[in-house]
Amino acid sequence: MTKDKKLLTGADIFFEALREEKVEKIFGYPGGATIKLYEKLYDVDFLEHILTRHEQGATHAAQGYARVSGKAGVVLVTSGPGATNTVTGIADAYMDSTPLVVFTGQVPSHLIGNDAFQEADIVGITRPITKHNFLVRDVKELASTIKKAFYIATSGRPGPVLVDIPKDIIVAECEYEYPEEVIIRGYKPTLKGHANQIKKAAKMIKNAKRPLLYVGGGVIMAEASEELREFARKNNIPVTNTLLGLGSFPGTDPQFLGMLGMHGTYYANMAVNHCDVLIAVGARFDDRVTGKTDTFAAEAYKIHIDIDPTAIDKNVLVDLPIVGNAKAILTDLLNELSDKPREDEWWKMIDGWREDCPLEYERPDNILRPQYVIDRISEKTKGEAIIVSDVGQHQMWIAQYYKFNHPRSHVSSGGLGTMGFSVPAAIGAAFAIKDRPVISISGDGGFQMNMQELVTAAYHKLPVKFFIINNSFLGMVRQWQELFHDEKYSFTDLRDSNPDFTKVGEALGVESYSTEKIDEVDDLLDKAFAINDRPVLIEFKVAKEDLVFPMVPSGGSISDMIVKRLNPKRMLL
Ligand SMILES: Cc1ncc(C[n+]2csc(CCOP(=O)(O)OP(=O)(O)O)c2C)c(N)n1
Repeated sequence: MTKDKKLLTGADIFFEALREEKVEKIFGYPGGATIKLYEKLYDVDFLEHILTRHEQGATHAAQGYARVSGKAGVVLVTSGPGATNTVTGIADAYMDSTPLVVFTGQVPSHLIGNDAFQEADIVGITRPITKHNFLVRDVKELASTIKKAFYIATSGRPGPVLVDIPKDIIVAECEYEYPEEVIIRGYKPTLKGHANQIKKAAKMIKNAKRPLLYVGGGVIMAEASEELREFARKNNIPVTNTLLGLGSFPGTDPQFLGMLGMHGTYYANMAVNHCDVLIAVGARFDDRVTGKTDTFAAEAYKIHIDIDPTAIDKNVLVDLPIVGNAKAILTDLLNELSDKPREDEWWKMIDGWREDCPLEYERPDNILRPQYVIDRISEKTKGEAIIVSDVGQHQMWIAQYYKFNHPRSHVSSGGLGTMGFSVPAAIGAAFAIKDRPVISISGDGGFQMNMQELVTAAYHKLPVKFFIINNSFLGMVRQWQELFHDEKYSFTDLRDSNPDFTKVGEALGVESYSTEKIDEVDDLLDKAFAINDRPVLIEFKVAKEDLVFPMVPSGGSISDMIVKRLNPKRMLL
């Protein structure tokens, strides 16, 4: 030991490392294995710990925080059940490339493998759903492990990293020094795209008659939305977004075709089907986007720009991969291309599809439709809100009808499709941003999966608007049952079992309202948006049997797209 260096405990080192990483918020829940960390935390003043009511809530909150702030979300939970409760959030973050660092307490090193009280092999459990994970075996490795964890989570294609810390490591002592840099053998994300590939891509784009930009969440993560906008406009290329890409291009821009895929717009999907050059940026050809892969953009020369080399040719074979950071590659491409004239024939085709089958819904006088509620939220917030959706029909209506203007404004569970995501993720989002409204929108099913977190929002007086689109069914499953499963509504009907949501909200400390009347929607929204010092809940009782259209049935092609319901009266039930 050198003279000038003090010995620190694992707990001291843990917080010193978080200070070095400039962590400001940590979402967590204490327990036996982490009690010494919490003892230390009691006196820590440089970060805020947010106690959620469930570790799944903590993990989704950290995801919401990460997606809106662009920083890593940080979670601290105890061993065993505390750790296993984070699994869904970790898997979700892995699928949606969200940077998370999850710290789990572990039983003392000498008890590992002994079925000790509250022992779970969380490193083994999360191996397939983390970008990387660590079990800290020596207190001397703690600082460097934390440094690596933050680096891996936030660099390249972001993702969750788990650090499992046995109880004895937290009390052990060693000299502390925070490493200045990270060197990990075999891990060096490529940032700059290959110059020749970029030249080839520029040539193809220049010569394209029917180019199309298919843009995913990677553009938002790479902070490349500005470059995308400039690139699309200069080259007159239409843009379609994946669910996670929404916000990367303005929802009101005439060049925007909306979302593509299973519940994408007719015109976006037709454009995919007819384009001659498809430029995929930060998107992974997910099956909800492609449907049947051999018919997806079958006529097109496919360029794939992605930071993750393993995403190339994974689902769809492409003609020209460019691996690297989307911001750097779009900038290089912009330098290669001068302004491209508008391909009028191509725009005529697109406008024709827009006219043939616009995104619209009928508005009967006597029945509140979910699309209308989303429309009004979009209108009232002018596309400036942070919308945190849950999973189901309402999620698709948000993607279709909310006009996002900014990146990092749409937070949704895309890859894993986790019901119960919205309420906690919106709480995390509200910790990341103060000057724009944060709106959680859930179905009545998903709301019940993490509604305990209303307590967290109430305690912290977070001005989150919790909206429930209550159709009294597990709507998306009901939709599939109606269309493809002989109308056997097996366990999707919640009409006799849903709680009174306003009573639930009030009991958990949140001022709550409910309506089923079209003409009350605006007033209630105004009321909610005027409240800025506490959360508010509104239940919108909407049509019970509405369906999301257009729909490309799972595994189908664009030619299988269903655009309308044959019997529109059904939703009156
Ligand atoms: C944790 C979890 N369990 C089950 C599902 C399957 N699932 C997908 S959508 C859906 C129905 C959602 O119903 P609701 O929350 O009421 O929203 P709606 O579809 O009616 O808008 C279900 C059960 C899921 N996505 N996540």
